[in-house]
Amino acid sequence: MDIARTPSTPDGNQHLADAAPEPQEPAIIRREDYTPFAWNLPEVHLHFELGLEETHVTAKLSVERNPQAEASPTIRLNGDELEPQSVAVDGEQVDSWTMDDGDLLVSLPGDAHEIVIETTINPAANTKLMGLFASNGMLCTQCEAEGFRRITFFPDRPDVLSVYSVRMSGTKAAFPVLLANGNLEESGEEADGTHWAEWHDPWPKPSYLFALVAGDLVSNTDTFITASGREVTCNIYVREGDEGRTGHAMESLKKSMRWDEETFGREYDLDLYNIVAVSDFNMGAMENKGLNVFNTKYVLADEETATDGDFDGVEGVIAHEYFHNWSGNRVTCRDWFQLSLKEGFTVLRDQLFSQDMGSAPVKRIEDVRVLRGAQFPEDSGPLAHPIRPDSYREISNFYTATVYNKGAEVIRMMRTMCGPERFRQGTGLYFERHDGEAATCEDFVKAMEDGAGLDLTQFRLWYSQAGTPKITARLEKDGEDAVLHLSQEVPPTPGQESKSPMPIPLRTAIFDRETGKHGGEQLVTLTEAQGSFRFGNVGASPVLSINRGFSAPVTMSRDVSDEDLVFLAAHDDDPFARYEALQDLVVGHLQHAVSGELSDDDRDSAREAIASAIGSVLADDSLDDLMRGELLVLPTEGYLAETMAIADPGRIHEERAALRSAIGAQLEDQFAAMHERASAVPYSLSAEARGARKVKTQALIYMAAGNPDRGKAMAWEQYQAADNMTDRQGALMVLAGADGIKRTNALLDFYNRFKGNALVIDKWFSLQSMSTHPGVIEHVKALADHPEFTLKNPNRVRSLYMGFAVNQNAFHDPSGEGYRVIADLILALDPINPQTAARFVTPLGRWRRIEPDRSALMKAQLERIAKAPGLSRDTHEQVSRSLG
Ligand code: 0A1
Ligand code: ZN
Repeated sequence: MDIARTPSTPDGNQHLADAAPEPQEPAIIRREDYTPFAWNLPEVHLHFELGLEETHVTAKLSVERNPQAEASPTIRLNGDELEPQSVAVDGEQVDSWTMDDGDLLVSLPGDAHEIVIETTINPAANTKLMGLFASNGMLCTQCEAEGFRRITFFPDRPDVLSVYSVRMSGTKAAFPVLLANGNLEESGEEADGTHWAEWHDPWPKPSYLFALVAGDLVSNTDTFITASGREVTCNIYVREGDEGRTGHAMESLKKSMRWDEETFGREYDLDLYNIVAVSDFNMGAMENKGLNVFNTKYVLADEETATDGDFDGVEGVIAHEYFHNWSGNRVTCRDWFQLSLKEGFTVLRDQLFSQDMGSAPVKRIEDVRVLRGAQFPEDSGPLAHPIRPDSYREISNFYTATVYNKGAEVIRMMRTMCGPERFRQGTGLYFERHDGEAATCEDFVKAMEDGAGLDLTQFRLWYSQAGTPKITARLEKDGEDAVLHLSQEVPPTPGQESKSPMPIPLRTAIFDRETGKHGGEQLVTLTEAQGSFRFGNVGASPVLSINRGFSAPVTMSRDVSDEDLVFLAAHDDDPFARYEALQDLVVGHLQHAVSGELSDDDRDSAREAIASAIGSVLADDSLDDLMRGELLVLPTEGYLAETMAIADPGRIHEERAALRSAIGAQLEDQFAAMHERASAVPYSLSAEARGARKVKTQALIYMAAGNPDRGKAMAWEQYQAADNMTDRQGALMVLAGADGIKRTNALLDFYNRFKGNALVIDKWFSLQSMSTHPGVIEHVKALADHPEFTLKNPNRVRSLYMGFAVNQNAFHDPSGEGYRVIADLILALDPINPQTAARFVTPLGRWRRIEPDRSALMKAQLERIAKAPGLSRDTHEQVSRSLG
C-alpha cells in the first residue's frame, strides 16, 4: 500500500505538478462540532521494545461500537509522523486500511474487533519532545495533548477511556529502570542482557495520560498513609547525583496528599506514586496517572542551587500535578475546549494549597502579579480567547495563562460567592457525579449550582466571553450614608465585538479616615452595566476599599485621591488591598509622568510622596518581611505598558528607573539599615528567614539605583558572603545590571562555581538576558554562541530568550534589533521544537499597543516570520492571529 502519497495534480499536468505546493491552511477545529467517537476501546495492550534510535511498538486494541454514537464502518486512528508496519484485525493481517492526513483508517465490518498495529519510532530524532523522546540517554513520553499519536495509531482524544497494560523490554545496562502507569505486575531478565517489566493501570484513562520511562535513574523513596489507612509508596526518580536535592519535592508531595484529603476529601487511589525528573521538557510537568513526568526545574532544590522562589515553584507544581489525580484524571475532559475544566480548577487548588502552606496574603499577591503580567496582556491582545475557547488550529497554543490562571480566578469567584463550605459541597458533588467520566465545563458549573446552591445563569458568561472587564468605581457621600457607583465594560476581543455585562463580585469595605476603621466588609456584585450600592453610617470621611483580595479578575479605575491611597496603603486591614493601594499610587504617578503631563515640580513632589509611603512600609513593625518585600516591588514595565492604551516602552523605562533612583536616594540609610538587620538572620526556610532574604535583595535594588557605588559594593559583599542561592542570585542580578570589574568577576565566579549544573547555568543565562545593562542585545547574541547554549533544550532556550523578551528595555530597543533577535529565534527553533517556538510569538504580537515607530518594526518581523516556508501549525497559528 502506498502510504507516502506523491502529490499530483488532478489533471496530471506536469508543469503544475512542478510548481511549489500551495501551503495548506491548517484546519480549524470547533467546539460546536463535537461528536462522540464511534468506537469504545475498553482495553489497550502495548508492547515496547525499547531503543534510543529505534523503538518497536505493538498496540493491541479491543474495539466495540459505541452505542451512544453514530455508527461508522471504519475507525479513525490518529497518527503523526507514523507509518504502520502491519495492521491485523481479529488475528488476520489486513490491507483494508488507508491513510488520511497522517491518520490510519481501518474498515471494521462488525460490532467488536481486536486490532493489532505495529510501528517503529526513533525517539532520539524526536526534538519536538512530544510522544516518545530521548533525554540524556533516557527514554520518556509526553502525550498531552496529542503526543500519543506519535507513538502508535490511536483515537487520540480525551473522551476515549481505556484500561492500559504495558509490557516494555530493553537492554538492562541502558535502561535499568522501566516504568509505566499504574502498578508493576511482573518483571524479569533474559540471558541476552535485556530485561522487561509489565505494568497495569486499573483506572480507565485517555491516551494523553499514558506514560512510560526507561533509563538509568535512582530514586528517593518514602511512604504515605492515606486517610483510610492504605500505604502508598512514593518515588522520585532522578539521575544519579541529584537525589540529594529531592527532599523538598518529597515533602511537598506528602503535604499535598494530606491537604487534598482534608480540604477536598480526595484520597489517592493507587499503591504507587512515581515522579520522574527529566531535563528536556516543554512545560513544567505532566500528571500522567501514577507516573508524573517533571521538568527537573520543578523537582530539584537545595539551598545552594535553588532560590526561595524555586522552592515555592517545586511545592506548587508538585501539588498541581498531584491534585490532577482527581481534577483531571479521575474526572477528565470531554474535549480540549474543556481544558480549563481541569487546569483552571487545578490551578485554584494548588493556589489554595500554597496559601495554606505559607503566607496566604503574599501568595495571593504573587498570583495576581502573574495574572496581570501574563494573562491581562493576553486578554487585551490579538490572542485573546475565553477560558473555554470556541476554536483552535493547534491545541498546544491554548495552554495559556487565560485557560490556567483566569480559569482559576473564575472558579475562585464562585468560591467567594458561596464561601468555602458550600464550595466544598459543590466540588464534592462534581467529583461524585463525574468520577470516571470525560466531563465539560458546563458539568462543573451545574454541579456548583446544585451542590453549592449558586445560581450561575449569568455567571456562565465568564466561560464564553474573553477580555478583562474594566470597572469604574466612585463613592459619593449622601448624608450619613455613602453610595458606591459602579460601572463595567467588557472590551471587544477578536471575534467578539460586543459583550454582555458579567457578574462582578467585589469584596468592599468603607473606611472612616478619622477612626481608621470600617463597618464590616460586604460582597457587592455588579451584574448590570451600571449599579449603585448604599452603605449606611460611614462617618465623615469615607474611604473606599474595593476588590479586596482581588475578588474579581478585572481592572479597576477608582475615583480616589492620592491621600486616600496613602491612607489605605498604611491602614487597610486587607493585605491585598494595602498592596494594591501602594501599587495604584505608583502606577497613577508613572502614567502621568510618562504622558508628559507633569511639571518638574509636580514630578518631584509625587516621587517624594511615594518615597515617603515606602518609608512607612520600611518602618512599619506590624508587617512581616515577606509582606514588606512584596510591598516594595515596583510594578513591572510590562504591567505599566498594559495599563496604557498605547505604550512608549522607552519613556516607561526612564520614568520607572528615575522613580526607583529617587526612592533609593531618599531612603538610602533606611534601606542600608534594613539590609544590615536582615543580613543577620541565618539561613533557614522559615518565613522570617525567607522574608529577610527578600527584603535584602529589594534593598540592594533600591540602593543600586539611588547610590550606584554603594549599592554595587553591598551587592558584591552579599554575593561573596552568600550561603544560599537566593542571596547569591539577588546580588548577581544587581551586579549584572552595572558595568565594571565586579560584574565580570561575579558572572565568571558564578559560572565556574556551578558549571555542570544545568538548572543553575540556566540562571546564569537569564540573569544576563534580563539584566538592566545597556549592552543586553549584544550579550544575548554572544550567549547564543556560547558552547553551553543549545536550541534543543527548552529550559535553556527560555532562560536566554524569554528572559530577553520580558526585558522591556532591551526587547523594545528603538533600533528594532530586539524584535529581530526574537524573530530569528522563532525561525531557527520552529523546525526543532514548534511548541516552544510558538510561545515566542506573543511578545511580538503586542505591536498594536506600542508607539508607532516600534510598532511598525514589530509588525515587520511578524510578517517576515509569516512568509517563511514550511512554518509549523503552532507558529503559523500564532503569527496569523497576531497579524490578523
Ligand atoms: N497538564 C500539564 C501541562 C502540560 C501540557 C502539555 C504538555 O506537553 C508538552 C506538558 C504539560 C499541567 O497542567 O501540568
Ligand atoms: Zn495542570
